[in-house]
Amino acid sequence: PFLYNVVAHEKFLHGTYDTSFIDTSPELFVFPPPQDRGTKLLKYLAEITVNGFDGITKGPKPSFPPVRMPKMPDGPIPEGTKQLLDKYGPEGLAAWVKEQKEVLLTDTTMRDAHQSLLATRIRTQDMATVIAPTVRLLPNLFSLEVWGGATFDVAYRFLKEDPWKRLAALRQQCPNILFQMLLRGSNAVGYTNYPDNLIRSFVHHAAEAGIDVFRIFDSLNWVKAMAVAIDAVRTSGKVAEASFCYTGDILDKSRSKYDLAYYINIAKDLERAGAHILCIKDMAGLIKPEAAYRLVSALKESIDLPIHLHTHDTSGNGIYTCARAIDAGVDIVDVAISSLAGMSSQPSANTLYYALEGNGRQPNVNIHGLNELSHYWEDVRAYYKDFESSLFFPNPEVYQHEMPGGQYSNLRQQAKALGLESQWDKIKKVYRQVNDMFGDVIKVTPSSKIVGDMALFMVENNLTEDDIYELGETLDFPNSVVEFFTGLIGQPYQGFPKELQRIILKGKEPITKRPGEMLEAVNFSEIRETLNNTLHRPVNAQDVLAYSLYPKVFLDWANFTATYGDVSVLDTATFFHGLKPREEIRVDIEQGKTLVIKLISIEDPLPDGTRIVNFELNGLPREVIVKDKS
Ligand code: 3PY
Ligand code: ZN
Repeated sequence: PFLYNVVAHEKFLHGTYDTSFIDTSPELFVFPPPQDRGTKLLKYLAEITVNGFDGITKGPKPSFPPVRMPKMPDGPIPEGTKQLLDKYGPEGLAAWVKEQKEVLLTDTTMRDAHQSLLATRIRTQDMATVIAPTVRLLPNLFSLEVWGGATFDVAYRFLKEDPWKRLAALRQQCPNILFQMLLRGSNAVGYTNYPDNLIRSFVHHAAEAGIDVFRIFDSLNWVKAMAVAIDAVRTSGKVAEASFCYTGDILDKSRSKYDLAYYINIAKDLERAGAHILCIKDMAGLIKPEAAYRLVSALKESIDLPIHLHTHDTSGNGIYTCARAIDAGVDIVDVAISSLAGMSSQPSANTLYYALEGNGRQPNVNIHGLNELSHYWEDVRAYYKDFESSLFFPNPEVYQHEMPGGQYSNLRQQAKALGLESQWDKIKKVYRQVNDMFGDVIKVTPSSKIVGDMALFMVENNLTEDDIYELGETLDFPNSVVEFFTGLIGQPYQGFPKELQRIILKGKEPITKRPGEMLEAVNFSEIRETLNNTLHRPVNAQDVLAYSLYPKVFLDWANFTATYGDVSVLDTATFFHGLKPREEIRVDIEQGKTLVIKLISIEDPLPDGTRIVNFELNGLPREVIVKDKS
């Protein structure tokens, strides 16, 4: 490397052969660390082949049929909404949306659909493989939701990949369709409130990395808590799609807290706060068809913004709900490709297309393209079988428990971990009871998790509602519940139930200010310096942001990649199952650089519990020693 540094130096290149520059150029002695990506990948493959992957059933690697690739139309990529935004700006785009006769679609397959059906586990590689056909087959989409929500931390935490690289890989192949993300307002893509400068910086970098439309929500519908994010999106020149979360039932006159007037007032506040688009965010699939019709009709009369409907098909009513919203004039609806739609995911794009046959607002999409893409995702879904949610049929019970699409299977897993799975029916009932005790709250990340934590706490400790009031002073409530009642997640509509707040806080004073105002600003340059020193590699602004959001998750991921390298290059079957003896794979580690890896044998365990795994790497024998954890 030293010789290379010398010949690549500008003085050398310019023919100045006075070698004194060697003494005065310290950068010549900075060598890139040896990469040896092959060795690192072998280590990962040996580990997974011997010990398996967390959450994947152990056993011989299954055979998967080849994935059906959608056929791509020839010719240049057609122009789309991305060009409209770049040419006319967010206001021009919003005006264009309102002029369209046909309803527009957002495809959520790469974000909410797999977050709701497959525990957010779809890997970048399976998305990057299909993005080129998608942008050619569906150029008339309003947007592709590809980022945010839980996808950000799950990428680092479980998939061991960098979500920023996912965004870059997709953006590079999608010049024509808007990219959309879900931003949890002052919780960004996390589960707690962050300082304002972190929210601003995150939005700025997400915009720079390729996000065009930011769907912003607050888990308590507190408009004040969304203002910083809305402003940050506007100053980045991108589209601020502000949301209210829909809960309750506007058709139920006995539940007056969240009535039509409540939603119309928030919509007006969001318009005043600078939203370009208004989203009805029905995260649990609670909005019934007639409610959707009435709400959209009223919104159309009350505000000037285009209206975007997000719902989940949990009850089985999703298509009918969308159709009624479309009849009332909704501008955009969220759908997923059929093979990743339905149940706790979004309604199927393919089905909606046919449902609107003969309706003047049928979307202008290529049904053949939707079907081709559905074949692709059907085959890819097989890789993720072990992460399938437990909801296999339409479940109108959601109107009672009101659990968001993504939470249902998660809470069930938590219950299982606590040995409470047999009490699942009770947990669902107590979840609703906790909602009512908390004053009927909006339930969406992170408030939904707080309600879930309290429900588990009560079931685990066999506590009734009365017990909470009677024994409360002696109970050790879950941390998330204490934080909620302290005001650290924000202020719920009509405030906290005072008696319960007093019991839970045990004399501690709650805050009423916006937490972001009180939190100390993040010192990005200090974090960058610390990371540079601890990781022994140059870090970028995206790393610094990820660390600021979740330090431990980020550092665990950084340590993992230091040991095993970039495992996102592996195909999904191999990433989850490792290799079969005599199996050979080709791994493209960068353009034009391919590793040929073959598993030769796994030896019997040695007395110290380790095994030798024999590979061939590009034809040469290599062995890796791993501890057998079985
Ligand atoms: C998220 O916050 O991840 C959600 O999908 C909420 O609905
Ligand atoms: Zn959702």
